[in-house]
Amino acid sequence: TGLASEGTHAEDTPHRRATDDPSRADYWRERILAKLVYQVGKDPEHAEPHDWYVATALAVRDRIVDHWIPATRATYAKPVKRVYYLSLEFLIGRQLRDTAYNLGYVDAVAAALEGLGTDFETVRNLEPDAALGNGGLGRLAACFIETMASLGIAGYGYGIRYDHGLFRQALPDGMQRELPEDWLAYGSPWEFRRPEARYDIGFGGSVAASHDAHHLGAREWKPAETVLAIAYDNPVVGWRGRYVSTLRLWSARSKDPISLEDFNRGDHVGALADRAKAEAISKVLYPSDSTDAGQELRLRQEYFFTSASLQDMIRRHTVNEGYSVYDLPDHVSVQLNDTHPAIAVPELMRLLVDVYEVPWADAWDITRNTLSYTNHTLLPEALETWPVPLMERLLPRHMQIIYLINAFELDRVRDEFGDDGALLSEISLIGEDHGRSVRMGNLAFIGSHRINGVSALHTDLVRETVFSGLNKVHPGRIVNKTNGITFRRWLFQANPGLTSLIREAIGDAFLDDHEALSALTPFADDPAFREKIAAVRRQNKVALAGLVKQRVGLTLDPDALFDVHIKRIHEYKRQLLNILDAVALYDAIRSNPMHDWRPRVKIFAGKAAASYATAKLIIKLSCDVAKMINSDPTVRGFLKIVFLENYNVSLAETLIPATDLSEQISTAGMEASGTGNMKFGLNGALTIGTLDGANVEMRDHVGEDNIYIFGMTAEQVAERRSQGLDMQETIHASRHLSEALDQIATGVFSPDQPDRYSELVNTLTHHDYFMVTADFEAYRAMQVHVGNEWKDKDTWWRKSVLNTARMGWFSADRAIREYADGIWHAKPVDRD
Ligand code: B1H
Repeated sequence: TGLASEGTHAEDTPHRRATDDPSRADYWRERILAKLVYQVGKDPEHAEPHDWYVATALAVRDRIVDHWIPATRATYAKPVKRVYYLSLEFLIGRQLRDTAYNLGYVDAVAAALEGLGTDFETVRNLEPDAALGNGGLGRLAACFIETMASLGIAGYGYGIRYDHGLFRQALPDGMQRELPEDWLAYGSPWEFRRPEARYDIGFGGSVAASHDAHHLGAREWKPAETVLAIAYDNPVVGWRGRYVSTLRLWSARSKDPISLEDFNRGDHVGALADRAKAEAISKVLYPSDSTDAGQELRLRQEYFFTSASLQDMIRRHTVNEGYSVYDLPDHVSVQLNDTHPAIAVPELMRLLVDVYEVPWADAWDITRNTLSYTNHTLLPEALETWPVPLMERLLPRHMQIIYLINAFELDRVRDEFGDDGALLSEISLIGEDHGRSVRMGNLAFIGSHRINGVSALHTDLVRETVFSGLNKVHPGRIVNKTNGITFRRWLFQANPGLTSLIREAIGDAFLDDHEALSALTPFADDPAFREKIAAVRRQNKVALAGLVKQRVGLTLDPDALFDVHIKRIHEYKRQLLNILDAVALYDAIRSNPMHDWRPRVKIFAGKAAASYATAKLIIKLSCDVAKMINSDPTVRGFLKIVFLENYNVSLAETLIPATDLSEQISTAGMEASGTGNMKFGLNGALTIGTLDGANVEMRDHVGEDNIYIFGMTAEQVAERRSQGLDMQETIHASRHLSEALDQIATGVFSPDQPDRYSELVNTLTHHDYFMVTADFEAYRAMQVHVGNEWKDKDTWWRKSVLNTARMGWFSADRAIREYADGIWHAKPVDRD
């Protein structure tokens, strides 16, 4: 897997010693030992495994710096547009293998560690996952930062350095418990603390009346409270060291670490109170994948990181590069990852008008031409709004600016479209529904030159639903940028066996040009190649079976169909539909035990938001059903159910290469894109899915014969909802469904508490918003079909190869090129 690096090394000399060559093990041996002794301060004789991890990470980090400094210099020397990706979430995962792989040093580092009495797998598994995100949105941000570096785009990520990332999930008795996660317990060897890069972030206070009485002029905001934002830089190295993006994460610090006055009076706790309040901002990631509405701390987090990031970017632009703020849009592009940083619109206006004294109209042009916004969801509960009183109290100057932006926009629309009350109230920045609130989606839209959805279907729905009024007023501003994934992490590193096979078959071009994977297409018809594919997958499945054995004590047959459903637990993602199918299959096996059943393993993993009771009950139901089925001797191993605890990026890296069937079964119209779907397809899993999100485009690329599409379309879902949600007739029409629901409702799977699921089933019966019952028969029929297809391995492996061969378009390289061309107008940095 090791690829030659073309990096510049500080030690480069005409006559290199063996230990000056980072493709050699002795190079790494020397440096890892030096780090262990002088940085970690341990005697190699007595070093713990974790010490070896830190020493290795620090040695590898030096080689990142060799690329980082020249890359940064090149960006100043021959300026290109800088792209700032503002995101409240970066779901990074582990960094050692990713970094070493992109630089081409994995083999040499692994050989060195062997010689030092340990091994790469052990060492890399000691790295905690950096889980600074909830799910797809955060993982997309991580894929995008790595991809910008791989393409040579001068990219920066800006976010929060949470002391505690996403909670660790424990499942005692199948009930989710959230435990604090402590990824920084031993510090992070990847980050560089930048105490000199600090900004004041104000909250509350008052706005001084204007001197010139001109309502558009500069104001002086006097915050009541000021928190410090301190930078921590995490360099993210691209493929073959092409460029190094900087992920700058902000940590909150109090301006006065302790009130000595209070302390000396004897109030030792009160003396630290201000500090605790300030530092709460970067303590913990909000663990919901749809907003916990109206929480003050969340708004403080959003403003904190957005303001620090904009101040930092303007300082670089003006002080370091010597440009005028009027030229900002020529040199800078700021991408808002959902509405979480939407306060950037009034904050950039405030900085321009109040601090740089730019006239309002010019400031507005600069703001709109600099910012763009990605929408990731249509779920009403995830569309952020903030109560006006809270905004007014916390960010009084921003509230004034929001009112002014709104007044101008509504005036303009009234002039052009007439006094259309419905249109005006739809596009207004102020919602009047449940008390007045600021609509962050409308704010992000109006303040951006481009708004994008994340799949073709989602973008159509964005135009037709949430932003239909704004789309009418600003036609052409909404564009599509279908998501993509980084193949470096999700194929080359996660599945080295498959990657080697592909290299043997078609050469190495696809490592740099992902669409060149299409050269694999003819190999789908090559029986010898299919054999090899089957063998590699079997190895991956054996490895996963080992993990399952170790974690839950269950023995899996690696020749069974591995049917995998991993993602956040949410009603719209319909884990319930999959569980109902499991129950129906269980009943079918028991009533027809002599049938030629093929063993199937259904694997689930995922976290529920701490406050989402139904999602937690769905986890409990999966575990209850698993317990009954796994211990029923009449099933004889034909069906096994596994729920794996604490899903995270690292677990996904093990599960995906071992999956035969990928579950992508959301209610059509509700999953904006999905990115797991792409990771599975790339690794050769076949997909069972609805026509939702990017599944639609996956079908177009892999061909409808090579994907198992079932169920209602988004249009049919909307139509059916308009007819009401009572499903009694639907349920009666299906014997399998009514029996399965009956068993669940009456406590067959929960004898310890027979009514545990009666309310859940009652809701499905009378108010099935997510169309679980309406899609059940179509889903079950497709699952039966899948089971039959699995019997013919030649056909299955053929389809599997075609999936891998045709997923090239879903590379994040393609997605980032589309952003760079269509939104940012950014060109790669010239490093020579
Ligand atoms: C996605 C979110 C999200 N969409 C609110 N929206 C959050 C909303 O903490 N919050 O308040 C956090 C996350 N996440 C996901 O984005 C979509 O559901 C996926 O379909 C999509 O693939 C992914 C990336 O675009």
